[in-house]
Order: sequence, then C-alpha cells, then structure tokens
Amino acid sequence: MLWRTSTRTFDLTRRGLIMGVLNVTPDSFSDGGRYFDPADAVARGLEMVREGADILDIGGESTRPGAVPVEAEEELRRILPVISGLKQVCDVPLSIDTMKSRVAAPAMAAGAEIINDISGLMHDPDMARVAAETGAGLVLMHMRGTPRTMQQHPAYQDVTAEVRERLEAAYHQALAAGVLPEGLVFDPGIGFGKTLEHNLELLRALPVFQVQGRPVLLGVSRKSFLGRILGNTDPAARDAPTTALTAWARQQGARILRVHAVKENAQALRMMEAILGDT
Ligand code: HH2
Repeated sequence: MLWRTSTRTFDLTRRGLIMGVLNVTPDSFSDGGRYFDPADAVARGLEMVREGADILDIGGESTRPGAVPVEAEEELRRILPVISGLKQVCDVPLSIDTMKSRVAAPAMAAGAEIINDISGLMHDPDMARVAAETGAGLVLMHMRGTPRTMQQHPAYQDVTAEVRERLEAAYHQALAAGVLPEGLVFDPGIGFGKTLEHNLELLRALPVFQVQGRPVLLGVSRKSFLGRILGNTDPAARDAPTTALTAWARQQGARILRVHAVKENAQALRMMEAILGDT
C-alpha cells in the first residue's frame, strides 16, 4: 500500500504514519492561540518531529463547529511563515489543512507536499486541479455542510453508505482532474456534520472507507464525542482515549492518524504494529 506525495512515496503496508496537528489559529478547539506566533509554531513542529511525527498538518483556519471562516489572504499570512520556517530546519513532510485552492497552491510552492481538504473537493472546484498540477498527496475528508453549520441537525438515512458514496464520488472527481490514484487518502470526517451515534457507527465501519483500496486517515484526537462519552469538557484531558483509538484504528486498517499528542500516539501505533507483524 503506497501513498505518493509531490516529493516522496510512503510504504504503508506495515508502518502507519502519525500526522501531528499544528494549528496556527487563535481559535482552534484544543490548541487555539498557543502557536499563533510563527516562531512558536515552528518550535512546536520540531518538538512533534522529535516525538515521532511522520507528517505535520498545518492549518490556518479553525474548523471546529461554529467557527467563522477566514479569508485566503489571512490563512496564507498565518501559514506561509511556518511552512518556510519548518523547511529551513527539517525535512519532515508538510501537509496543508485547507479547503481553498488559493491557499493550497502557494503552500505547495512554499514546500508543502500534501493537501488535506476537509471538504473532500466540495468547497473549491479548483482544488483538484491544484493537487494534480503540484502532484500533492491529497487527503479527501467527508464533511456535511460547513464548519459553521454542520452540527445543527446532522441527519442521514445510512451514515456509512452516504459517507462512502460521497468519498467514492470525490475519488472520481479527483481522477477526472488528473490526480493520480496513488496520491489519494480517505477520511470519514469524525465530528464533521455527525452526531455521537454517527461517529460511533463510522468508527465501527472504518475499513469501508478504503475507497478503491486507498489508505484511510482518521482524526479523532481530543474531539468532543470523546468528552460526551467520558463526561469531560477539557480537550487536553482526552489524550488517553485518543491513544486507545489510535491503536484500535490501526488494527482496523487505518494507516494515518492525525493527533495532537504525538509521543503517546506514536508509541501506541508502534505497539499495535508489533502485534500485527506482517499481517
Ligand atoms: N479534524 C480537524 C481538522 N482537520 N483533517 C482531517 N483530514 N481529518 C480530521 O478529522 C480533521 C482535519 C479538527 O481538529 P483540529 O485541527 O484540532 O481543530 P480546529 O479545526 O478547531 O483547528
């Protein structure tokens, strides 16, 4: 199982990847404001690399439920200094978490190699073209609606089938624009236009989201559904259940885990892979 980005190819057959979350925003739900200064963001990025991150996912717009959208210029102002800062000090693959091609294109030019589009090509018709032209690895996530409204009344007849269907359509959309299948990764989008029950059902069905045999990325880190089950309101207190889900998701076939607490999750991933061996 290979995943191609613009500059390298990951072999995911036996080794999954930890994607460290680096939010350069004032309002992200867990780390908002902590790394708003580019120097702090670069330092945090380096720390995550030391802790075992295989990829850093840099975001300049919060997508938490109710978040107010940010203009492309502002998103770029936040993320470009962090991309160039990290490029100067390490060779870790960088991913840009954006729904806008006007952000993705300059980010790729500055040295990012993966585009993480949480709208799964629904937000910006030009995104697939930018991914094709730059050769970016492309993460296609399922989201219903927009971050601002997505949690108002999420409703599905069959959440698993509908999420799978939409990701399948995104696969064909990407290929039609010239993206190579080896560049694609799929994500059911936990918490994006879903109730607690929807999230649990999607997790139960995780292998279903290996659209056309492509790898699955999962982002559950510190999310509110964990707090709803465990009765806690502090995102930073949700690293233990996140780590448990990392091991479980890897066992269910997920290959890329998007997390805040890199060290613990990398350890859980390596332990699970030791058990899985060559299977
Ligand atoms: N979740 C968040 C953001 N980007 N990308 C993918 N592919 N999958 C996810 O589950 C995912 C994502 C939300 O988490 P976070 O970045 O921590 O918060 P915020 O959106 O408030 O910045």
